[in-house]
Amino acid sequence: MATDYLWIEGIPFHTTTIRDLRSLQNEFVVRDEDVITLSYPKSGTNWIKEIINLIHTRGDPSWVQSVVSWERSPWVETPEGLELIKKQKDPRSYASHLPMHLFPKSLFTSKAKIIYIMRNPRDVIISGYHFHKTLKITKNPNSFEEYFEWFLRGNVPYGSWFDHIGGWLQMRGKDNFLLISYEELHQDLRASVEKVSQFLGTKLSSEELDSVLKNVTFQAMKDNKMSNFSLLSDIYMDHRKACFLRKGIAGDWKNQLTVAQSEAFDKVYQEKMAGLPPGLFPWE
Ligand code: PPS
Repeated sequence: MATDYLWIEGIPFHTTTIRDLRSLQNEFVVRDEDVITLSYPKSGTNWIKEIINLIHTRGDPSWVQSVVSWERSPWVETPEGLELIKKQKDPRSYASHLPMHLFPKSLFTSKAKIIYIMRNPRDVIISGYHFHKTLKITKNPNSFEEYFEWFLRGNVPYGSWFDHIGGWLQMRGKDNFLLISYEELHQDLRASVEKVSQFLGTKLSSEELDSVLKNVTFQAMKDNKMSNFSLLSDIYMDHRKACFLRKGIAGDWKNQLTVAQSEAFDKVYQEKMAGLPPGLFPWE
């Protein structure tokens, strides 16, 4: 079990992160054809990745049922992920939880398609707590109260949720940037998949769309061993403690946060999010 984080540039990371993020930032070349999923951890990254992968195969599930998700859309900030990305053919699909100021700089002059998925941070806390209990590559919280405090201070892997979203939202309005939310996927999965496929420039037939929808439900992904993380080595995760696809709902925080925690969260949220336009976030 890991006892501490890996600290890079003053931000905590999992111990599996590339230590020399500055070299990655300067040397990795983003291509115009790349499709990049970006998110703060526990925001629904693997859900949107699955959707992107299935749009790529026009709803044919054979790829998502035969290759594990972290090989279909690898993490750019891990050594293994980076090697896989270098071997991918165009259009490459990869993902990252890196904050904007640490992401490879070539992104900002490329036409790569970026999909940023966000989720109500209160639910991100709950999901993150359960996940971090299971992880062997990071510091583990002793209690929910402790994790909640870490989160508010940004003392969790990839740093502050507020800084992450505040950074990446600066890309809003660019043609190659799609902002989507976990809540939106829940509310209307069909419309969300259509939005993503339109952004990717893929026109799906109604049969193809139906097949994407069928294969990205919570249950379908939970039953797919290539997507449910059961094949992730127990070097990384203690599978006895929790499932990766845990509850898959929006608004679970209401059952978990105490009134005092909820009020403490709202106070920080209001301070940190002041200045962003109202109506931007579906959870407000
Ligand atoms: S990670 O570890 O940061 O990459 O995690 P991430 O994929 O961003 O987020 C994990 C949460 O997303 C939920 N999830 C889904 N919800 C609904 N439907 C589908 N298909 C789906 N796929 C993943 C997953 O269950 C985690 O949320 P919680 O609240 O913990 O269940």
